[in-house]
Amino acid sequence: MGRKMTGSKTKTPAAMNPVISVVMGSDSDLPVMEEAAKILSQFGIPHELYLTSAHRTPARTAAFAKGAAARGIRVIIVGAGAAAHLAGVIAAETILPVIGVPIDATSLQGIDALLATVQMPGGIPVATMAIGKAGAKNAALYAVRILSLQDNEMREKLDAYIENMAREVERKHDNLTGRERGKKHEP
Ligand code: RP5
Repeated sequence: MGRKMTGSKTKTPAAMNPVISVVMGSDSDLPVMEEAAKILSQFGIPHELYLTSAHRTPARTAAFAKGAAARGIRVIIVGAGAAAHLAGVIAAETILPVIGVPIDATSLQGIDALLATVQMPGGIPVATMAIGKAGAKNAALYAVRILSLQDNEMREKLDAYIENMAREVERKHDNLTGRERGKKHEP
């Protein structure tokens, strides 16, 4: 595992005053949730990793959620697997935007976590991403979009990221078609 977790709040190098919290229900979620942290680092956003469980540590989870806004956190990203109630429970205790990432942790391959995260009752929203690493990556990019509404520098970084992604598709297209053209000329 690339990033050290202590079982309590673990600050990343860029996290002196974290504005995004990347929460997970278990350290077994870290390989997925690191995808979110990578994007946040790429955008230079101070963030923290936080381990707490809706079921195993309910009081800790509530205390975290209640205190997050006062610590300067602006968006909370939450990854959990199985009967994944963590994002919803946190959303119930804060008015900060909560983005849920369902994790494939059981024989149901993340469908359990997806349904538990997305099927929130009216009144308590959780923005639910795709299952797994793509979801974790998109959770971070969604948080970047939220921050960029009031931060021009962040908006410019986001525009550059999107442009770069488009250029990458074009580069891959050129590689692909170049290879095909190469094949046609083979004897
Ligand atoms: C969930 O249960 C966690 O988010 C994790 O995805 C899953 C399994 O946790 P461990 O048994 O690996 O700690 O609460």
